[in-house]
Amino acid sequence: MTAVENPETPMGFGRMHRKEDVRFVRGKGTYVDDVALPGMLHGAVLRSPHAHARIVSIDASAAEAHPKVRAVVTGATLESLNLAWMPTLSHDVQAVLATDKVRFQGQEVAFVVAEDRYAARDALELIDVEYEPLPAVIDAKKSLADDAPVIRDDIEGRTGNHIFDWETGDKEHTDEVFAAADVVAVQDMLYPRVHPAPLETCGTVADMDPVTGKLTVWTTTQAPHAHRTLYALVAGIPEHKIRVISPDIGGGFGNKVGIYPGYVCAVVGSILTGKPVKWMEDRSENLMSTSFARDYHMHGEIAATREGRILAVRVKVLADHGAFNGTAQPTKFPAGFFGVFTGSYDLMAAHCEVTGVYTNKAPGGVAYACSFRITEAVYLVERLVDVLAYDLGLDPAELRMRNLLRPEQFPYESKTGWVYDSGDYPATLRAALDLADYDELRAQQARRRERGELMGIGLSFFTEAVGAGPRKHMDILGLGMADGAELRVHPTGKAVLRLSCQSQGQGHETTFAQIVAEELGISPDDIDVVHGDTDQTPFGLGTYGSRSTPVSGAATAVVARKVRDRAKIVASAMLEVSEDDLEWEKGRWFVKGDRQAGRDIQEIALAAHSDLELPEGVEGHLDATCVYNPPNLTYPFGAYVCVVDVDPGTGQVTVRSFFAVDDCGVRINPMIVEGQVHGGLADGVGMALMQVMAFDEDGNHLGGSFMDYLLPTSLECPSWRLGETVTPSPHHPIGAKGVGESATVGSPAAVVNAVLDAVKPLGVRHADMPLAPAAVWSAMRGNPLRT
Ligand code: MCN
Ligand code: CUM
Repeated sequence: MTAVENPETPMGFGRMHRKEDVRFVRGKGTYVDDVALPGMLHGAVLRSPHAHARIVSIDASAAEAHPKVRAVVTGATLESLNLAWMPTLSHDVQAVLATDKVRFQGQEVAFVVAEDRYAARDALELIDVEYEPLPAVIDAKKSLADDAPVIRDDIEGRTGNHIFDWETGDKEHTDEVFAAADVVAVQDMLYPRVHPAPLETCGTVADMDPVTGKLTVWTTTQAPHAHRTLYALVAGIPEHKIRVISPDIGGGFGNKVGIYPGYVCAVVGSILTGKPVKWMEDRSENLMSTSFARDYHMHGEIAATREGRILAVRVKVLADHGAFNGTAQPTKFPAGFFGVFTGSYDLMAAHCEVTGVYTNKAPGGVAYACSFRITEAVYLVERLVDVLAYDLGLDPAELRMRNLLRPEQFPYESKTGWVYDSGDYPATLRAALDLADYDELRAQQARRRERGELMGIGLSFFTEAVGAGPRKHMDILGLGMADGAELRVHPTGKAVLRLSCQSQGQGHETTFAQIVAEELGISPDDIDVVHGDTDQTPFGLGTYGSRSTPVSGAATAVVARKVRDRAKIVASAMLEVSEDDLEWEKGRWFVKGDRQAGRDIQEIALAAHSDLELPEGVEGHLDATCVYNPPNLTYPFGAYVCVVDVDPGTGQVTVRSFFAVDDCGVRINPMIVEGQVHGGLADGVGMALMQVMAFDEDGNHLGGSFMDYLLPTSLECPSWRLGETVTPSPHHPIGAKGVGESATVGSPAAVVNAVLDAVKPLGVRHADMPLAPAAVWSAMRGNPLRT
């Protein structure tokens, strides 16, 4: 794709420049930190230097005496308001400000409200907290030991750090298949703790109007309506008196799904002072205290015949959830959608067990384009397939091709009960191999190996499950996962679409207008997409788990079709013919057999607002609402091929090229889809090669800045080569599947498989991410590093 491509606005699906970029490229976006209100005060959070310590005392008197300080909020203040603890998205509680103990380094201890940001920060140093340090639990594997310190002694009757056990699949049958198999490949692997690190950190401006009792909250959120409901439940403020506004968001990536203590403190600060209060965290605060991702310690086993027919997969996971269980996922799924670990293969049996534990680390998660933990699941199964190929001496592409689900098996119910909606997997893998010129790459690799060069070719094939969810099976804190949408066509034929989901950079203002354009034949330029303001949009669960297109996108298509049906009634009155005699073509209704006799949507819109006589019971105007409750998830998939070169002297990895064929069903805007894929591939290079949230034994966070926690740049990324196949979702009104997380989910395994393929001649079978030079170098010397 060339950078100068300048497509005309399509009347529907197609490559169209993003409408929102008109303001973004001019620096005219409005982010939370751009909000400035008269009399606004500024908040700052005092954080714990310890990973685990008892709070002996807090003396805030010197801070309170600071001339510019208006209030100091501590856990004691919040206790008196019954706000010291808040519910998490996983039915646990989290301290808003610590009262008894601190449980991770960076935990929120006090909140200062001052006249400016500098004074607020200065005053933090005047707060005197006496801590009694306690031994910290950092290694999840040690958290369940009998003598491990108990982190959550706030929960009555709790004696250890165990949170939950969860299992799926048929254990007995799986064990039988394993016992009878010719070969079993076993591999322990870690998906390290990583961080979504959006460029815009998290923050809130809270404005409680003491006269009207109305609370307005500008906040960095991916789910404004869910936040409003939670504020109502937590703070006891009537829901109609709360307005949550999510203005432009500078990247979410899952980091902005939940409610952070700083948000609640800003609200409390505004209630206490009667003034608007702004709180914006800095980079270190974001990295140290907000939603992490992954931290899955996985033991995987794969059973196969000697010829390479994969029979079964068995997994045990130790899941490190940090100090409060704050992971975001539908209630019935404590390990998220990890149950999709059976991947894209035709298995006889599968079983997995996940145990969640507390450690002295930041809570939150799942985050970072995770598809509710399908990232971990895909990494696991795609590494296992490669380990099996290594053991059997088979080509990894050939092994995958032999075992992929076949098109005639769809809809396919996996051994853990997920119903994959549609796919032609072999065609997609074939497309990726052709794009990469796979046979030639292998020939080249053989030549280079003879010269002592370490070139690697890595594959991954992924199946995703996105679009939560059917309301019957999926809710967050009791809120069913369905989305509302509302469409109004004004008298002059311009339209406004109101959505519950929330763009953080995905281009919703463009693509959702394109859906309406496709259905109604109104130009996307004439359709305004309103989102991110609970006073102006219908209720819905928000944007994460790549659910916007599968759920809100479906709602948009349905609502547009309802408007089209209404337009038909109006057109029949205008043309004085029966509705049955009308036919639709994009943008107009006309009389069957007489193309000239028709009315376009603009004429119909005007008539709908006029004195035209409509049939009994038909109201005027041209609008509709819809609440879409999806019948199933959508299952996008893809095949990736990564080519790397490893420096034999240093272990430094260079990603030479990357070929990605994605199938997300019908593409609304192929250019935006490609942008989503580019971003996700870069994420994969980052996680595979350079990212980990590291801690020392005492729980000190070792990655509190971008000097230590690395983001991939264009220097580390190749020029991506993309391909596509299109298998529509049979149950989605426009056949689209979600794509926002696909590449992040699918790419780490391809990069890691490529690096391990490069060092295969040295006898390396597995090494854990991140494959930074030291890790690769150690593995090459037979000494894999342990993170
Ligand atoms: N799209 C399309 N055709 C399809 C599927 C999607 O044109 N068949 C378009 C959509 O209309 C939308 C975009 O692609 O404009 C992404 O759509 P979708 O897959 O529905 O994902 P969401 O909009 O729900 O976005 C969420 C997803 C998640 S969960 C994370 S995490 C992530 C991601 O999006 N965070 C992002 N991509 C991101 N991209 C940016 N720039 N910033 C983030 O924070
Ligand atoms: Cu899991 S990161 Mo996205 O779902 O917001």
